Amino acid sequence: EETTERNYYTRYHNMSEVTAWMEQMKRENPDVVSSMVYGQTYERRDITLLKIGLSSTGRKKAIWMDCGIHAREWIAPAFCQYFVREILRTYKTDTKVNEMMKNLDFYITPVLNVDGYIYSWHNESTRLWRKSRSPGTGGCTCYGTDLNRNFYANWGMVGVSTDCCSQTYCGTKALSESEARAVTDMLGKMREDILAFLTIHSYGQLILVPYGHPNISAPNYDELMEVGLGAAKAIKAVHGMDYTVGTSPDILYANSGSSRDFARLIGIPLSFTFELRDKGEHGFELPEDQIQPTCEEAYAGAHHIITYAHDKVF
Ligand code: PAY
Ligand code: ZN
Repeated sequence: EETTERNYYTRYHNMSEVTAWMEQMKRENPDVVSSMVYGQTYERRDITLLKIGLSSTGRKKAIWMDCGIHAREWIAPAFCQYFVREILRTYKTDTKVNEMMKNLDFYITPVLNVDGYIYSWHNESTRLWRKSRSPGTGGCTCYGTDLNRNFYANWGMVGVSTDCCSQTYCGTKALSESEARAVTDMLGKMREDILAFLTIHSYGQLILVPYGHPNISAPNYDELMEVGLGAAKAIKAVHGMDYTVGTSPDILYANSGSSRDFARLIGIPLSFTFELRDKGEHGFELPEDQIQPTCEEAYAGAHHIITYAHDKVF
């Protein structure tokens, strides 16, 4: 088959390849993989997630993972693909993964910002596009809103720009962007079921916990830090890479309107942002020979968090 060729997971893939891969995952694993279109982008493309789990009767607890909310962070969609492949490869033989596949459904969006991702593949001059692709309003001629500043979570308060030409433009209002509305609607329906929310970015080698606003802290901050530090330890054990754990104001920069903060605010207890490799040498243009080691270690980190979330309930 085209996509399972040996080197598939060591390369970056454009949107049509990712879409074909989603179809293949369903075709090859019809009992455990289904897909759902849960929204549309500004340019009217489908936003699709894969739902992965062993079927059982009744309502299941869930894990959320999205990748590619920022277009230029190509390692993120690559990680979502790797993560899906890895749980599908191991769930029949790995007792823990098997148990989690029975008790949980994984809702995985390989590319959230589809318009932006396609634009970042368009040519070399657009490679570092970050935002959505909606046009500015009120006479502003720049394109795009930062989707990770557009959620209803202290929207517009800190670490954002109201200049539509800025990389961190927060939009005209919370949820001005259809991509942020799509995620918000899904989380609204599922929030009591979601045990853990993981949103995957690059770069910086960080595990960020709520909140981005410096003056508020999560009621379970200690738990979030402990689980995050456990994930960083699991990551380091794979290839020796250091990941720093903390809130954005503590270890990166303050910000508001992120999906991670929104998830925690609506009651999802475990909500994390992963910033994958590297620490700036290549930045968003992480060489393909680092895809596999980056995904291997990040898988260990995600596995730690998901196992913790699972074992708390089951
Ligand atoms: O607190 O959730 C947060 C911040 C997460 C990211 C953000 O939305 O600004 C951090 C940046 C990202 O991945 O988009 C980091 C990268 C290196 C950037 O573009 O500044
Ligand atoms: Zn990002």
